[in-house]
Amino acid sequence: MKSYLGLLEDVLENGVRKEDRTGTGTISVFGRQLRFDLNKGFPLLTTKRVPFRLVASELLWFLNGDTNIRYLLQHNNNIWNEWPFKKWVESEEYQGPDMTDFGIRSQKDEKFNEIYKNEMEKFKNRILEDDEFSKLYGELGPVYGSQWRNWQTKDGSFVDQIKNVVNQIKQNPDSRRLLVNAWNAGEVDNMKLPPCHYAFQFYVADGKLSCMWQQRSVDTFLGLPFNIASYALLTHMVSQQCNLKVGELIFNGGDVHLYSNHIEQAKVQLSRETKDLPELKINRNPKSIFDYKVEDFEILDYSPHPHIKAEVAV
Ligand code: THF
Repeated sequence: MKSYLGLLEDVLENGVRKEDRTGTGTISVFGRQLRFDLNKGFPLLTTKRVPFRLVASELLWFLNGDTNIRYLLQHNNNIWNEWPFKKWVESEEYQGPDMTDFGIRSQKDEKFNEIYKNEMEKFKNRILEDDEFSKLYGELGPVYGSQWRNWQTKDGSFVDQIKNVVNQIKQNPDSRRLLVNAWNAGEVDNMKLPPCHYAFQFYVADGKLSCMWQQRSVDTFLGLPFNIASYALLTHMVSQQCNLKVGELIFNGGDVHLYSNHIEQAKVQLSRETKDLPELKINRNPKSIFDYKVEDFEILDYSPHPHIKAEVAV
């Protein structure tokens, strides 16, 4: 997948220094597109191992309309923990050691990192075991799952955008309105994190389903490989449900950046040779788009270069 590496090079070469909300610092470019032909293999990076299992459980979590990290923890998926943890340690109820700026401090101060990891473990266990606690502190607010499945309208009713878009693809494939929108302007302030990938559109031509998504803020090293794999998986699932072949996957990014603590890792990745892309196998044909399980998916012939560790900016 040369185009992802091309984007890394582009950001390294043309990126402008910008401070950001998380205080980490980035280099950033504005407005970029990547295109993947889904018939040429499943777009999972080969220059570092990307944990597909986590991509799949996150996507199923969105599709369930779920916005609580409990489901993710039950699937051993820790990629959303930092945001609810932040809310917990900033709450009145929290009595443990000071966790101010835990994201940055845990990387710079080893002793603090031990204390932080210990508090995070306690937090995760409480989310898993304590119903009340998980309702209060496991919630991310009306993020992706909520907007995809339960967009609330003025009159108080709810729109299931996923159900509607799948039905529309089946009934009216030439439609130019095959769109799902997660950017609910009236609710953005209640979300722990406003959507990064905020809209996607399907397109049917020649019996093939293509998908294009919009992303306002792109964590090129850590997040983007997940986002690409996630929309690729969604496109395969929807095409199976609609009896279509897969077409193209298109990414449109706004602020495309590399965090200052991901630059060395990006260079390591650029020094590696790409390998053949893996294949996705879906082992079952579920009754609806909402009936898939993580075990239904298999990634075949994936032999990437080793994983490269990087810290997520909170
Ligand atoms: N915030 C930031 N700063 N970057 C993001 O990519 C991001 N997301 C989601 C929400 N906020 C974000 C969360 N998605 C990882 C991957 C995806 C994430 C968050 C974290 C991550 O740490 N991946 C590791 C593996 C982790 C593991 O094995 O547990 C990796 O190396 O890929 C983007 O939408």
